[in-house]
Amino acid sequence: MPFKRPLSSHTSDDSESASSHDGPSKRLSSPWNIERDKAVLVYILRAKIHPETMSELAMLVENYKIERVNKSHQGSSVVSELNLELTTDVEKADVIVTATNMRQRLERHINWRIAKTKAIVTPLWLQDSVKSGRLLPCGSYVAVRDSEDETSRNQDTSSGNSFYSPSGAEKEGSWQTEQDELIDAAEVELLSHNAKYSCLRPSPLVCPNQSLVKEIDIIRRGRNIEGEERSMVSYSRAISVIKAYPRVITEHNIQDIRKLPFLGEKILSMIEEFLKTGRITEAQTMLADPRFQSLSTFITIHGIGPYTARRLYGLGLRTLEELERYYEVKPGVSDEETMSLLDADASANTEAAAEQSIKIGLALRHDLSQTIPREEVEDINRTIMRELSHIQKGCKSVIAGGYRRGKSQSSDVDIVVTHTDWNLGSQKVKGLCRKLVQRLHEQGFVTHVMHLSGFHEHNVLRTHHWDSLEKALTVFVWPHNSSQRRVYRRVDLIFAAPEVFWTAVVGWTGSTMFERDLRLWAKQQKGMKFDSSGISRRHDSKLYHPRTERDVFKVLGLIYIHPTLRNADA
Ligand code: DCP
Ligand code: MG
Repeated sequence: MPFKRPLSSHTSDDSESASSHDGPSKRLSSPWNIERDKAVLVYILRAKIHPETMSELAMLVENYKIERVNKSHQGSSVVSELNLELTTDVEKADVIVTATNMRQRLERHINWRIAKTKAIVTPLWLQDSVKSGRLLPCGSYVAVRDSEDETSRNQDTSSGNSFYSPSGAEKEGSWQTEQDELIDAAEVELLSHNAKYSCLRPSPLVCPNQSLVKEIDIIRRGRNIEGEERSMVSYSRAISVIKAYPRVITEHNIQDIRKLPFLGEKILSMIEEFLKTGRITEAQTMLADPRFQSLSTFITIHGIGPYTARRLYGLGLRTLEELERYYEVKPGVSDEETMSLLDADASANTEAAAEQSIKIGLALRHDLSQTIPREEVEDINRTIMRELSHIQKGCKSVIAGGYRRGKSQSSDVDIVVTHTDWNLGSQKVKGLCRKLVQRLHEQGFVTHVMHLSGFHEHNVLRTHHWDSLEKALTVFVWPHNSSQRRVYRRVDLIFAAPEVFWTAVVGWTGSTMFERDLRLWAKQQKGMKFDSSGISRRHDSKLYHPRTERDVFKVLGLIYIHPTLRNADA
């Protein structure tokens, strides 16, 4: 199992509430042709904007609005004049924010007849306006060459000096994950945010209702640690539906939310409470509960799931220090016995191995709970592939997991490997996982193997999927940039035959809810079985061998969804 994410602090980590705008807020004469107190309607064109940036822009507006309303309610004398409102109706918009700099591209999404009546600006205009607390003149932020005149004309610049000089305005724009293509906006338009399966919905990393999602996720986590699986899945589903909802939920549009799937009365009343107070009582009560705190902390340790956490709690253990004493572990010190898993057969799942992995997780928890930046994830992949090339030439890898979904920090590294030879690759990757881990250990990169599983040779008919992957869940050690000290990282290696490589990549890209719904969709709607080790047809066990990631979606009868739009979990 992949390493569990460390528990983040619940009190002050809410990036949305933490955002503050300390730009000038004294009243300034507006350069805009807009009545005082009437909001400037902003339409953000999704195309070419990374989903995360898209969400950030949306939240920028929303947070600013909330802050402004709060100040106004508190009778503050420094209420900013900047009054922005997001709109999804481009015809009503005053401003179009876009990362596209060519008229032709823009016209693919917006009729030029409409566009040319608006100010068309780069995302930096929005960021700078919010930062400075006033509507900046659009002339300095023109996005599309042809629209230069219109943009300046559509905003009365008579009283607006170009007092702000943008830097790097053109930098915002296309974004690409390593080895991934750009998001195809037209394809995204084909998806539906209110579909029943999350594999039919576009789910960005950060959504416009992220603080609500985080609050509901506390309750989901509570159900998870108590083993209330059904209830936990209900909350996961509710979260995934909100993740895909493209607008900020307010008291005014709550009626729209009622039409979304999987949002029952209970969740709806929680959402209403959240809109009124910014909190959900049940979530806050949970956070304050010592049992929730202990169990949540316990499951951050690799190998400790909710069941084991409850068992340990039942023994009277409450803190990680108490677990250390119970398991006789010294922080930072971990013997390297578990490399013996390399020699063992399928013994990886024995009780002793499970306990061993808890001990490693506990001993190394201070390192393993640190998140890993993208560059380091890439470095680790490069190092591993370099070592692999000494054993077998012609292999390729894709970094999957949260990294591929666009997370800036990962809790572990998930690498899927195959051989580029479609016909002979299957033979070439066989046994490679174990050999690679052995070499990585000899070279001093891998210190522990927490789990190792491989092809099951006896299953010659390959009636089950799981015989086509080899997996090693390892601890990788690595010199840390900022110091001489070495740092331990969790690295999962998944070796797949070429026929199931793309299925494995999809299966390990996640997110968890997206995967759950892929499996459900395949079963309920297509009479197929999907998991990370293969796709088959249920009635005759016919196996499918997609040659690309798009093929995986095609075989399953799905519209392709870019990895960064598969963030169906909190
Ligand atoms: N996955 C899965 N079922 C498994 C193992 C993995 O569905 N048994 C999928 C879902 C995960 C992805 O693989 O999104 C990788 O698992 P991780 O636990 O590493 O989670 P992420 O990579 O998504 O996030 P993190 O940054 O916490 O590692
Ligand atoms: Mg991961």
